[in-house]
Amino acid sequence: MPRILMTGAAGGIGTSLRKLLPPIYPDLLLSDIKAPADLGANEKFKAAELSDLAQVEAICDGVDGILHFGGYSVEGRWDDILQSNIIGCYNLFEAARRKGVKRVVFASSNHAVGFYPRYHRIGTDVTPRPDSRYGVSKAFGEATGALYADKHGLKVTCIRIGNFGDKPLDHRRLSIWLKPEDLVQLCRIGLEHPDIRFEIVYGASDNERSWWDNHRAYDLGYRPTGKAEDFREHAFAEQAKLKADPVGDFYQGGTFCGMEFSGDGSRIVEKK
Ligand code: 15L
Repeated sequence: MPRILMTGAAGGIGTSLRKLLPPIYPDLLLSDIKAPADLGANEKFKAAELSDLAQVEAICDGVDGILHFGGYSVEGRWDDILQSNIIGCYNLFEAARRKGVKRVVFASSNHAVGFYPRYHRIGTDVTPRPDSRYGVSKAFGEATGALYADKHGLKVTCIRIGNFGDKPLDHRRLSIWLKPEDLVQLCRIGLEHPDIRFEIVYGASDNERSWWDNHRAYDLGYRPTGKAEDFREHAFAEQAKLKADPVGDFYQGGTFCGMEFSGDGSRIVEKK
C-alpha cells in the first residue's frame, strides 16, 4: 500500500480531496502549515512550513508519492509567492529527491499560460505566458519538476488546474471547470501510470468550450465525467452579475490578467 503525502490539506482542493482519496489511498498523510479544524481521528497529519527545507524533508520521510497542493493559490505579494510557491516548491522537489520519493503530482495552474487569448487553442507544449506573479510561480514549478524528472528520475506530473469546484462559476469557467472526481482521476494517473516520466496535463473536465488540447491526458487514460455545459444556465446567470473586464474577458486567465494591467490595450482586439 503506497504512502501518499498531500500538502495543502487545509486548502480548498485539499479539503475536498481529503474526502475522496482515502478509499483509494488508505495510507494518506496530510500536511499544511496548521491542521484543518475538522481533522478526523482517523486522519494522519504532520504540520510543515514549505519554506523550511528540514520541515519538508520530515514530511517526505517514508513517502512513495506526493500530491503537492500546498502554497499560495491566488495572486499575492511577491514575498508571499516567493516563500510559499518558489522556495516552497523547490524545497518540495528537493526533499522528495533526498527522501527517495518516486512520484510527485504538482498542482500547476491555468495561470501559467493565462495571457493566451481565449480564441487561441493551446496544448501543453506552448511557451508559458503567466498572467500574474502566481502564474510565474506555477511556470517555475513546472520547470523545477522537469529538472527533477530529467536529472534525478523523479516521475513528475504537472496538472494545470482550471477552476476546481462543484460547478462552473461563470462564463469563463465553462471552458476551464474541473469536477473534483476528475481531479482524482488525474492524481491517480500521476501516482500510478507506468508511462509517467514528466508530463503536463490540463486539469479540466469534459468541457465543450475548452481552450485546451488535453490529448495527452486522454492518452494516459483520463476519462472525465464532468460536463460544464450541464451548468450553462447557472454560469450565465452568475456572469450577468459581473462587471465587464476588457482585459480579463479577452484572455484565458480572466481577472488575473486585468489585475494591475498597464500594458498595451490595443492588442486586445487583435486576432491572429
Ligand atoms: C487558480 O489557479 C486559483 O487557484 C483559483 O483560485 C482560481 O482563481 C482558478 O485558478 C481560476 O482560474 O478560476
